Amino acid sequence: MQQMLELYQFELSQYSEKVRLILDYKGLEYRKVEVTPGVGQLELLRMSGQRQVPVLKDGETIVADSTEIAFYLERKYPEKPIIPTEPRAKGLCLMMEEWADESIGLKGRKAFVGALNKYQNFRKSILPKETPDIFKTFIGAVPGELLDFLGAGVGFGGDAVKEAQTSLRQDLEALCLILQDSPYLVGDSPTLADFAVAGLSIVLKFPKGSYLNVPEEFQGKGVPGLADSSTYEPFFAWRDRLYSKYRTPLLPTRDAPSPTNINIE
Ligand SMILES: N[C@@H](CCC(=O)N[C@@H](CS)C(=O)NCC(=O)O)C(=O)O
Repeated sequence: MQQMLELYQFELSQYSEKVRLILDYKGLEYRKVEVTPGVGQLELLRMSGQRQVPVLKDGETIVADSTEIAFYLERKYPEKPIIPTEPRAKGLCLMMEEWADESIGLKGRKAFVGALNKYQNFRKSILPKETPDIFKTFIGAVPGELLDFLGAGVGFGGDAVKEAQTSLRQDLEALCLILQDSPYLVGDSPTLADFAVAGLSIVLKFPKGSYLNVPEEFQGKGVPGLADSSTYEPFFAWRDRLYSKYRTPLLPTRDAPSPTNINIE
């Protein structure tokens, strides 16, 4: 009997979300394994040779890195393809995926952490009173432990955050323009480019709807100046549509136990 796919992940990880979107689009069932930052990453290192999430386990096969996982899934489960075959479309798709990883992924993380540091309201709005203690530890741990959790560490000073925000504005403007007359970033059907951009942008604004196993207060909240700007609304509306079409809402079987069990030492 074929074993169920297992995704070693952090629920809040952007790169994990990119893979979850692809798995859902391809209609592949999987079990989430929430990795404990620190201790759990040692296990990941033993398993995959590196300590970052996401890591996919498919029977005996272990694949690390969201891009490698996407290519693996495309080879092994070619139904519902996410990489175009026509050369120009394929080139654009691969280029956008790489750009999304480097730009939205890394700069989004900086802007998110910068916003948590700077805006008490943003911090409070995603930190409801009834939040379990362990989660308070996580969000309350700004910046040190949260930075560790997100795999960051350097370059989060005020200027770096400002620079990240400025280039994210250009990224979001570009995306709004591309999507103005087109349902997807490359061609008429969803590709890896769409899933990369959508997944990596969760920290700019958490998706509305019950997709991520985080307190409800997170939904629709994000980096002030980006998440609440009408200029970028077309992008977030596009992403909402993508989610409602292709992302599977939380499942009791797959999504228990809750990631609020994350241990931060
Ligand atoms: N290039 C990797 C990046 C993955 C990554 O940055 N993962 C972060 C979470 S979003 C992580 O595991 N951070 C913990 C660490 O670096 O120790 C990919 O595409 O999967």
